[in-house]
Formats: sequence, structure tokens, C-alpha cells
Amino acid sequence: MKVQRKNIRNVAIIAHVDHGKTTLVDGLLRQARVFRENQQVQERVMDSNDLERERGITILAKNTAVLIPDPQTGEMVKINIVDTPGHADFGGEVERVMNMVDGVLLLVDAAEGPMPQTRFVLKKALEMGHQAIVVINKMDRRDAEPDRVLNDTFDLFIELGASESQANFQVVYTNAIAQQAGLTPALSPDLQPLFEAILQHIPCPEVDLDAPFQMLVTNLGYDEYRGVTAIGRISAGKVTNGQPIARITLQGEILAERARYLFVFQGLEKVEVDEVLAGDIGVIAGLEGVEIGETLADPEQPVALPPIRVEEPTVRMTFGVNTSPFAGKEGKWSTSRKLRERLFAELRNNVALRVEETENADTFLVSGRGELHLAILIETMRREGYEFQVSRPEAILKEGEGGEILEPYEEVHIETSADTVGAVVEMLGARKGQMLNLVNNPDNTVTLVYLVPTRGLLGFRYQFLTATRGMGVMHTLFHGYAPFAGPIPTRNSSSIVAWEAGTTTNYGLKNAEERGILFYGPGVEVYEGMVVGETLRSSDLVVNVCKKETPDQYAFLK
Ligand SMILES: Nc1nc2c(ncn2[C@@H]2O[C@H](COP(=O)(O)OP(=O)(O)OP(=O)(O)O)[C@@H](O)[C@H]2O)c(=O)[nH]1
Ligand SMILES: [Mg+2]
Repeated sequence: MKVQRKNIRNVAIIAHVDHGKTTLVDGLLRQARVFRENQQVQERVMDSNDLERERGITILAKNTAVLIPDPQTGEMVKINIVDTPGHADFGGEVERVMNMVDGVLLLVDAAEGPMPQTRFVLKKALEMGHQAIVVINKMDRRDAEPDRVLNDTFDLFIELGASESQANFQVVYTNAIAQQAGLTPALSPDLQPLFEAILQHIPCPEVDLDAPFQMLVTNLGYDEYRGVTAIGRISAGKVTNGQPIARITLQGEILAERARYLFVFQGLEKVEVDEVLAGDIGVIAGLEGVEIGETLADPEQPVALPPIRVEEPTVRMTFGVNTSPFAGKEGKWSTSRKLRERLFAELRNNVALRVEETENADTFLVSGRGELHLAILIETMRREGYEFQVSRPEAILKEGEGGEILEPYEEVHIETSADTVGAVVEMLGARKGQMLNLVNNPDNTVTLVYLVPTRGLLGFRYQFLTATRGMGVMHTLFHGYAPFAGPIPTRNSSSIVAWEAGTTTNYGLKNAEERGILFYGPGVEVYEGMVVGETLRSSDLVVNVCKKETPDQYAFLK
């Protein structure tokens, strides 16, 4: 028999990049008094890994939980909150956490309104049948237009086929930085209206506590003492510390295991518990080699839950053993065995990634959801001490049913000034882009929507920023596969190449800087012929980036 677990809510926070999800989670944590008095807490505390902090973006979806009193009953209610990344390349993270929650907070920037990724994440939430609370954030922005943004958001719900009850959403206005919320644009001094909206409008889990235990492994975590942990929602029954469980692998194999270490989330920590009941999000440690998408179940009745489906990768590149003259100098791990181990280990929690062996034992083909998805992996591995070289990224082609070649396309949303729009239109045309929409905005900017082959967008961002003098804003969203668009001139940019081996100097770099974009700063060892930057010129440029400043002997002539 199904029961309603009224003392639990499971909610994911979803939005376009930078609309304020992680900042809002900070506010919820603080006001639920998760931190000790006087405890020093960093801003955007959920962005806990180094790269997230440096880049100011969320890369991995993460769980937290707060306890708040229900004003109607006085009882404590636990809210499991999942913070998600907004950048399109990490969309795979958002897709899969949807099955842990019963509803979402859809954040929309009060000035920008719904953006491409808002559409993507809302579509995923609506498809799962989730109810959303629309949170119009950044109400403090001087250019905030909450009425227009609310209308546009409502239109988006309708366009995406929201059911009547989904389209009948609650709106909450917030200023996440000041930690204030309101049911009208006049905000209360705290986030209480948002807490209450969550209790009222996000349905509580409805589950069968007597059914055989089932949990879908949705995310992996790490525990200092217990190693890799499996995170997921208990969808039926309960799990007790030490009980035997069946682990159903992706291949359908059933392994006998034990739920040795059980945890639930509490604030930023997880606490060990004796049992977790259906409807709650639990963490189980001690399962060697566990993977996302596996089902943990009652050993008497092991039934697998529907697997997690994530969209296919669109971009790939090779990772290979470093063969440059500096091989073995930069990292601790440089053999193909180490590289292979690390790449295949990544697959366990980076679900949108694919790794394949190639004919060459030293080279692996790595596919992901976009350039940034792969770039983050490269940077993470380099920081861990891996040394390897990568190829230029390329789009992944497919064969259609009639044998025709298909390629991935992206919807590109651009905002740029009226005087640079001509250059942008020309560049996208050369990349086989089709214009879908052009809107002249009252503030002398232009909004463009294009459909462009992914192939044409690789490396485009830098040229776009140059053409718009750094002021253009561009977002891309995977659209789908369509017939091959024909050849696109690939080398729109050329390399800046080091003239001689040595150590880069400020002086040498300064000369090179005027001609393009450089990949390295001063004090970096380079070899002759090493690619150190990119230029828009039609041919490669050889530059002495190691040049030392010499006194100008002819200064007196000038
Ligand atoms: N003015 C204003 N700025 C805000 C508000 N909320 C967040 N910001 C700022 O917006 C920027 C992005 O905030 P984040 O919380 O990192 O946004 P996010 O949605 O988590 O970003 P991703 O996870 O990378 O998609 C930061 O500079 C915040 O300080 C707000 O209510 N008002
Ligand atoms: Mg974030």
C-alpha cells in the first residue's frame, strides 16, 4: 500500500547557466541553520571542487538536505535538495538526477528571462511529470522585468506541452544574494516564502514501504573512509544497515552484496543511519565497482528499475600518450596503461562520456557532450598528474536509415550589438548556419537564433568574442542529427608556433599577444615548433615567445 511521506520533499534546482542556483542553495542552507553560529562559510559552498570554484560554474550535480518546521503542523520536514549545473555541456547531470526528485525549482533570471538551457532542463522536468515552482531570481537587478519574464516562462511551459497542473505553477520572486523571497515582487526579509512554497507545491513522495527494496544508483560520491558511495532515491521498501542486497549490473548480472554503510544527507554532510525508508535519498558505501544506472534490490525479489537514459555524445577527440620532446616532464602518470585506467574509471560517474580503444594501443577515443565537457575532463586529469596529448575535437557523424550521413546540429542563441551583427551573421553563414530568428532589441542589441552544425561551432567561441569585442553572449543547445551540411572551411584559424626552444618571457609574449590568443603565460618551457596560441590569420605564425628584452640600441634615432 502506498503512503505519503509528508515529512520529506525531494527537489532539484534547475536553470540556465548563472541564473543563481548555487547562490540560492547557500541561502537555503544558511536560513535552515545548517551552519554553526559564527562558522565561516565560503560563497557558493556547493561548488566544492577546485575547478568549479575557479571557473565559478557548477559541473557536478550535488545533494544536500535541510530540516525545517512545517508551519501548519509544527513537525520537522526534511528537504533533499539537488543543485545542478546550468551549462549545456553538463546537461547529462541534470537529466539523470530528475529521477531522484518529485519536483523542481526552475530559476529564471529576472532580467534575462528564459534562455536556451532553461528550455532544455524544463523539458526534462516536464517529461518526468514533475511539478515546478518558478523562481524569478535576481529581483535586485536594475533591468529586472519580472512581468515579462513570468509571461515568457509561462509561454515556454505551454510550448513544451506542460499539463494543466504543471502550467498552473506557483511563482516565487527572490534575491538569492540577499537571501530574500516573496510571493509578489515585494520581497520578505528572508526566504520563508520559498520554504513554504516548497512544502505546499512540491508533492511529498508516495511510496510503498512494505514492498521489496529498490534503489536506482543515480550518482556516485566519495567517502573518506568508505571509498566510492552509491547515491539514489529508495523507490520502494527500505534498506537496513548490514542487510543483504542484490546488485543488478547494467548487463543484468545479479551480485550478492551487503548494505554495510548507510547514510542520508544532512546539510553539507552525510550522517550514518541504521535504515533508510522509501521516498528518501540514501547513500550506500562499500559496493566495490558500483556504477550509475545499476539497481540495488531485495535479494529475494531482485527487480531492475528502468535504466537512466542520457543523450548521446556529439563531440570527440583522441587522448594519447605524450610524444612531444617534453614527454614525462609534466606529470606523474604518462604511460598508456595509466591513461587507460583513468579514462575507463571516469566512465563510472561521467555518464554522458564514452571511451573507446583504438587500433593504436597508446590512443583512446573520448566522446562527450561538447567542447567544455571534454575540456573539463582534460583539466581535471592534468591536475591529478596525468600527462597526455589530445587531438582537435571533431563532431561525431552518424549514418541515417537510408545510408545518408547525418551530423549533429546546435541551436545557437546570440546577443550582440547592432554594429557587430553583420560580422556575426557572416561568420555563421560560412559555417553553414541557418538563421531561425533575428530580433532587434530596444537597447540597440540584436538577438539571433541559428541552427548550426556542431562541426562549424568547434573553436568558434574565440572568433565570436573577437568579432564582438568580447561583448557578445552566446549559448548553444544540442538540437539533433540532420543531413550533413557539406564542407565547411575548417582552418579559419591558424596556430602561433614557438620559434625556438626556451622559456617564455613577458616580453616575447607581449609581442605575440597582439596577433592572437595565447595558451601559456610567462615562465613556461616550450620546444621549437610547439603550438602556443591561435591566430585568425590564414597561415601559421612563428613567434619568438622566449625573446628577452634587449636595450634598444637605436633609440637615439627615434
Ligand atoms: N544581482 C544578483 N546576482 C545574483 C543573484 N543570485 C545569484 N547572483 C549572481 O549570479 C552569478 C551566478 O550565480 P551562481 O549561483 O553560481 O549561478 P548558478 O545558476 O549556480 O550557475 P551554474 O551552476 O554555473 O549554472 C554569481 O555571480 C552570483 O553572485 C541575485 O539574486 N541577484
Ligand atoms: Mg551552480
